[in-house]
Amino acid sequence: MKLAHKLLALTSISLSCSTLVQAQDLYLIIGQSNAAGRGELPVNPVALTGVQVLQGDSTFVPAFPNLNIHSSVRNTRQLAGFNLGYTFAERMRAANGNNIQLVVNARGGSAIRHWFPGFIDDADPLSYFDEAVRRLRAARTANPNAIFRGILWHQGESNRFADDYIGDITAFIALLRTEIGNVPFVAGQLARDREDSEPFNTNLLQLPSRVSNTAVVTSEGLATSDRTHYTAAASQTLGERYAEQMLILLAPSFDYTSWASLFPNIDLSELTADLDGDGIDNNSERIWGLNPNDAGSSNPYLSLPDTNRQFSYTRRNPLLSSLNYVIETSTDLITWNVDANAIQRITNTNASSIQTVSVSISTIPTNGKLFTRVVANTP
Ligand SMILES: [Ca+2]
Ligand SMILES: [Ca+2]
Repeated sequence: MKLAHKLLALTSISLSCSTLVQAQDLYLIIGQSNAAGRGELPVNPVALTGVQVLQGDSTFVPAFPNLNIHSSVRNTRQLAGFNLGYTFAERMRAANGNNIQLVVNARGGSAIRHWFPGFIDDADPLSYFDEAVRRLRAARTANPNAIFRGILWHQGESNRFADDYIGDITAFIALLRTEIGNVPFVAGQLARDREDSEPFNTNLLQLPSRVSNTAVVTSEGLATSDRTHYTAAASQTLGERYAEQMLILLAPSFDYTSWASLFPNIDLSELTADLDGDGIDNNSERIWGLNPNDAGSSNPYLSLPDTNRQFSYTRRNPLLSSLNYVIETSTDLITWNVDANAIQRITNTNASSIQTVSVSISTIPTNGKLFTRVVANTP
């Protein structure tokens, strides 16, 4: 009997951990003018509580709506208007209580090829790619306790008629992740006031199926001031939409952080490491309700299928893991089918949110043979 899991995304989670130090999450915002922000600024701008942005000297300052004012590649002739990161950060902070730090380094008018390593604009001696990486690293040096969570990318107005934007952005994401890590990457559609942006926007929707750990934010209903640039109100909505997508992509890692806090004296910082050397990586120990610090705890199956086709296993409470645990069966160990009529009964949930589940398989054996497994999957 084989155990398998796929780790993907979903929805918000409730956290039960208590932390002595205020946790901080770090995000990078880059791209073109709508990542810089062109919307009108409020007359009396207010700094967000619990949110900071990296300024030019690599220290953090309070976050006002004109976040791109701190970009090292900013075109100084252009307005640093209302930035989508403002409502994004506000929403992300509300989701799990962590304070937020931002690196905002957008450049108005930049095409995607301008964001590749090695490109230098005639008007600007700095590489956009290198600067994004440098400033992100400076933020991590300034606050080593912050966790780098994700990238917000809004770009494409200069590439509306590109033949292969998906190819370019795929290459760009790979290059960026090589430098700063495989974190969630959320892109946004262009404004719809220009009807000829529609092919670009439709094309962009392919991104999540082409590149793992990515999402696309819709531009539906968002107003512009000039057919290209979002208004302040639209930027606010856009930022909230980025947060919604980021939360979906981050659900597993948010839960991982919460779970790891149950083991304060051991190093569970790497999801794919195997701290206790039992062949089950730390993340799978979480998913299956195992002890990551005990090599004797490596098998979630408490009992194997009996003649009544019943067995039991352990898992983390799905309300926390944001995973669906489904029963699959096979008669040849090659083709697996979901046993949609299998009955899963939770017989216990302990104080560490580990559930014991009793399963009754509905599939009838073929020639006396039947294999089964539990798969942890996204809903
Ligand atoms: Ca292990
Ligand atoms: Ca273990």
